[in-house]
Amino acid sequence: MAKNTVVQKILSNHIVSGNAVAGEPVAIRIDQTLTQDATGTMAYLELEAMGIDKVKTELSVSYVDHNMMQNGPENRNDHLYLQSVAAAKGVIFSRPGNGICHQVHLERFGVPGKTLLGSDSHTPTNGGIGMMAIGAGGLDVALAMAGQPFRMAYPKIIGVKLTGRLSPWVAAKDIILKMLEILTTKGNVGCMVEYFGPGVKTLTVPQRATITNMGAELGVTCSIFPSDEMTKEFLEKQGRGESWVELKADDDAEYDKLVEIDLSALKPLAACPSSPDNIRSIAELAGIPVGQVIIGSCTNSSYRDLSIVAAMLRGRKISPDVTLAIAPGSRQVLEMLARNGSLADIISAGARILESGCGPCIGQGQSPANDTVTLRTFNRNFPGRTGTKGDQAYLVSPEVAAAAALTGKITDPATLGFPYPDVRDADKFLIDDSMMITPPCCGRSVEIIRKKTIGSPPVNQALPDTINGTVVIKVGDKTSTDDIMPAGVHLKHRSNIPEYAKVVFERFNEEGKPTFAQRAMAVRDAGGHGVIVGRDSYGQGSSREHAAICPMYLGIKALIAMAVERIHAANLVNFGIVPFTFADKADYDKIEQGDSIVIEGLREKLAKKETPICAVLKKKDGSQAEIKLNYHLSDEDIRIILAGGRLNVK
Ligand code: MIC
Ligand code: SF4
Repeated sequence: MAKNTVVQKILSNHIVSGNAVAGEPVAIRIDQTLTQDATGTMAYLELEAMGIDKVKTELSVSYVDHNMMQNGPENRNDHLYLQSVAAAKGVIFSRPGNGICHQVHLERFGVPGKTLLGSDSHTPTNGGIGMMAIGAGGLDVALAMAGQPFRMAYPKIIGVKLTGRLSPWVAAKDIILKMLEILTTKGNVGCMVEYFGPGVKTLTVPQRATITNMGAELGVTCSIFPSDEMTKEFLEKQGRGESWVELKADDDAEYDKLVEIDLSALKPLAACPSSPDNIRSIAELAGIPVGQVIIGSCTNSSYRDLSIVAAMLRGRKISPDVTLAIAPGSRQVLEMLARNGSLADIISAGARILESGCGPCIGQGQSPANDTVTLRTFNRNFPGRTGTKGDQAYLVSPEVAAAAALTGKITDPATLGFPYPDVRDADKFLIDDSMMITPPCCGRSVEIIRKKTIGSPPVNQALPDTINGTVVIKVGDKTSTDDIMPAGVHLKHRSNIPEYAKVVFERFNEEGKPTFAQRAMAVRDAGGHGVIVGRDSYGQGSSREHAAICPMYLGIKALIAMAVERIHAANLVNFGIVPFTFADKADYDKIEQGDSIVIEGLREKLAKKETPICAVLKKKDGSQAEIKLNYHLSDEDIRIILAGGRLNVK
């Protein structure tokens, strides 16, 4: 008798090619896709470039949740393009104001046992409802909409056994923060996390979704919960009971690695500046003065999350030393809070209400003051992501955030002096899909609206035979896609590559010196090729394929790092940049910005799958050394790279 995990069961129903052996390339059928506006414009431009009339998935949804500030016409131009292209291609369009893609998808579309591919790294949120939900670059999502399977390595499965039950004031956020303490953000590439054990049934679907959401920060491909009575109840309350199927691991199913967490033993935790795995207990941090608190994001803005915040704030006022902002995860959540009076409690306490969307999580407003602490219920605290250089962002649960809003300092909520509010999930959710626009059955006659800020995907040349490389930048460990391709005020240029490319690696630019973009263009325009050198966990974080497209546009041909994160590595391949790893990690120290790296006969070496590939490092002082480069590319990846990117492959 086979003893299968939930991951194995879903994969065996979806594999279209490849062997079910960890690390081996497989292709899986994708049932549903989601896009959000910041990555969606490029994804639909790519879909158009493929000449696809109508999407071939069971369901595809286009959300607008990131770029909502509308400072200048760019955001609204994007929205109009997205709404019209969705109608033309058979995609449901979720209007701005309807909520954050992951939260709304969980409420309205997630189905246990199905696969979901989304152009956002937090797509695994829907693992909370038992979906195999995976984040990818926009081009991979466009390919899935075009009916192509998704290519990935067959995963190693990390089983997480949950026992016990959360104590009062301890939240689902603390479970995932504990996971980040145990597994860290490094070294988990190619794994999927599966939760099981008696503790699972004590967690509601939105709580599970908080955990699977922030599994993205572990660097795993996705995280998943079984589909049980709790899942059924959630779906029924959403009026979607018919979508439920039971899904659980067989008894004695085997995992590649095992982690055990006793929920009863957990205490409130925080991820300290500036990495989601820099975990300390709230008890240790208590007393640190706080200048700002923000509650929201796709991690923690469900109805239950905001209801507990409302209950804590009810009849109280926030500290004069902090500002409190709240961004509800969806219109469903916001309207329910408004109708039952919780919103009034929040407003009366002194909170500032933001619209339902990503908002400050992606640097769209609410940047903190210099040298102040900001507490956020979000999932990422990479340096500068708040929009303030040198920021001090802590990631916490809604309970800890509300406690700090009341006291003006980091506070263990158990010490607040009032009992844990008895807040349950709603008996029934408010269902109103009027902000979803269903596409017409035939979209051929729909006019696609392209205002002047809507560009087109840039074209690349085939990979040259010899890389005459110049190291345009050398960066350190954990360089995130936020470091490579900043969002915040630049986010509005997502559909305009030449404009957006100007700020690649902006955080590393030095005043009075040429920027990364200027240096790369100088190399490119002189007929050379740009090379980026990184260290460990290069490309962690956001799925934004712009972190590959814009460097490609600037003439970058290769990245050399110690390890590259999954989504970013796939994006590099999709846009014809070779993701190399150092065969000898010590070579990293030999390289400096401005050095040359020459790789001769690269096309042939890749085609023959020669490893390692030898390159010559020419130092600025005239000395030379040989460095050896490895790569982990499938045959299909190599074909794509040789062609200069996926859009060049017919
Ligand atoms: C993020 O949280 O960084 C984002 C913004 O949602 C990104 C997508 C993007 O950059 O558009 C993500 O997580 O993939
Ligand atoms: Fe939006 Fe933040 Fe979630 Fe990304 S992490 S999807 S920016 S709320």
